[in-house]
Amino acid sequence: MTLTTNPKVPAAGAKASFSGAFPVERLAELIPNPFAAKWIAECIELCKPDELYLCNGSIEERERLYARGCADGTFVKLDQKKWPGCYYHRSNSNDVARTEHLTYICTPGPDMVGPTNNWMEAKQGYAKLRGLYDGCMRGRTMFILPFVMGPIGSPLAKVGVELTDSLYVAVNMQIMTRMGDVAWRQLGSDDEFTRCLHSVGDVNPDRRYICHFPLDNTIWSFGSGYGGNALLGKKCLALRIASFLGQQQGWMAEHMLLMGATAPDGKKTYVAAAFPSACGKTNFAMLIPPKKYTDAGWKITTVGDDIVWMWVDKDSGKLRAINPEAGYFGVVPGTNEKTNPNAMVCMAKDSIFTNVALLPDGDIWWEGKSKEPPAECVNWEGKKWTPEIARQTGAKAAHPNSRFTAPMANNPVLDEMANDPAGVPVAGIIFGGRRSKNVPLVYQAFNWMHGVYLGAMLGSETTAAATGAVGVVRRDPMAMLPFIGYNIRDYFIHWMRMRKVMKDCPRVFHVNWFRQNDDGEFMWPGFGENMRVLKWIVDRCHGKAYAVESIIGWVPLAKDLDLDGLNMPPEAFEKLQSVSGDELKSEILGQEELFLKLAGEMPKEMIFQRELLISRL
Ligand code: OXD
Ligand code: MN
Repeated sequence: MTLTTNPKVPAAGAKASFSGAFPVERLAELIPNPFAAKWIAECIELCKPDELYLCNGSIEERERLYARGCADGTFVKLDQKKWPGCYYHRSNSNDVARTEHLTYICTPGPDMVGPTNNWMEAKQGYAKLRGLYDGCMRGRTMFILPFVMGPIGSPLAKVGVELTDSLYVAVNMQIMTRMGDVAWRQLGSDDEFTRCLHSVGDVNPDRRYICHFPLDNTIWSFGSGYGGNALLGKKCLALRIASFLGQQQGWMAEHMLLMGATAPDGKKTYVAAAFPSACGKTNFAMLIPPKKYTDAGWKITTVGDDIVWMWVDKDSGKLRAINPEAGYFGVVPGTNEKTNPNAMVCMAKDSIFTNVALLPDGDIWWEGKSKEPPAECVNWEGKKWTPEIARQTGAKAAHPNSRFTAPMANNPVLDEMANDPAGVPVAGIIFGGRRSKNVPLVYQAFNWMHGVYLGAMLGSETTAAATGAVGVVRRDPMAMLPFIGYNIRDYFIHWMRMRKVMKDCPRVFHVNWFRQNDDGEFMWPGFGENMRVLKWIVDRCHGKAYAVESIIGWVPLAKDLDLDGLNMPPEAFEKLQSVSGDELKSEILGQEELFLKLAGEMPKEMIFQRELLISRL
């Protein structure tokens, strides 16, 4: 893949495109791309909306949509003194998380999607959903959202057009993507855009389908208004469809944050990190270092908190990355001035809050916002909530997966390269999970192949970001299990092959902030103190820090990692880092589940890495 600025994007300054409702007769005139106009016409015929509303992503348009949303009950305007430009939304209580069991990859045959995806035969998928879409927008408005994923002008930036009957989705997509003229300009007269059709339908889980048609660059989502199911630029396009395209075209779409660490000498190192959903990617991406680090001149900046697209730069042979998104869709509970002050600033204005608790005066609250809960509020289910009710029934004020949607421009530590089409060089890749046992704080892979193995074996204890049981270890290769848009065998092979096209590859690490002692207490303070681990990682990327070789990889000893001022004696650190033979055996047995699940699909290099680990043991 060559890196040239996308030639199809003319200089900005052209007249702003139309925004608002329009009669169907004006479709061909208002939609500048003939392929898009034709496809939209087909969708109108199928869904039969009462009204069409073309969005251009402007601030003025967002105001209009919020006013509409407040009038029809989609939004509540929050106290504008406390929360300027912020709105509140409560979803249907059956629709609060991604629904992986209702998410499908639709292709002609099952081999393309492999053992980890739900498969639907493509023609059948279209037929089934066509039946649901037929007339689904009667009495509703179809919002037409042209958007770009990726900095404008980036060789990887991709155009999508989403058609949705959800005003909530329309406004969220304005925050999460680059919307409007930029999309039409990048698209020009091409047919190359992702066709995203979305309807909330009747929000019935029995009629909920999130279908991807990678061979047609198409996404059809029905029956859910939840972010990951409905903001189709995010998980559906930027991960599932993009991972498929990346495999075909030689680049990578990954479920990773991307951050810069500037050292006191001014040298900036970018690292990407894959943690499964709700393991603190947003917190890590916006980390505030301990005072002694900031005093010394360390600075952390955010490029992205959830998704990266990476390619090999032809000239340098090095990996570069962009964040395809323009906003954050972050988990709210637990966020406060201490755990993530930068996220608090991000959401302080022009943001949407979904499924937190609403106070009578237009303020909001969530578990972990403050020690003192409000005396009374309306909770995420729309029910009266008091601390006493919570004690008696266990009811939460905010749903554990309640979210904020905030423009990334709000981020006080936004990296200066976040909008740069050329992206940033990636020096290190970190894999990490939420593991109470068996897995040390940090170690480094011996080499890229071993790193791919560590990523492939990634496991994490489940959280509330997806529906299903909470607290069991789930193998989540590269944190991508729910997002690989094709056969996981080919995905692993793609990762291994990327090594061949890189002259110099990023160093690969594994971290675990969540290890607990026998009393169930966390062994590492986490949050800002993770800077100490990051510093070691950054130094390792430049061949500067020490480590010793162990069975699992390169590990720092207590003297190699800065523990100064932590109140952690070297023995406690060694305990945090040590993995006994029994623990390692139990870990290897735990990985067995993934090998069995993939059965014949596991590439032989992965089996070889496992054999090597067992022989070292
Ligand atoms: C997310 C997720 O919302 O991974 O980012 O579930
Ligand atoms: Mn995510």
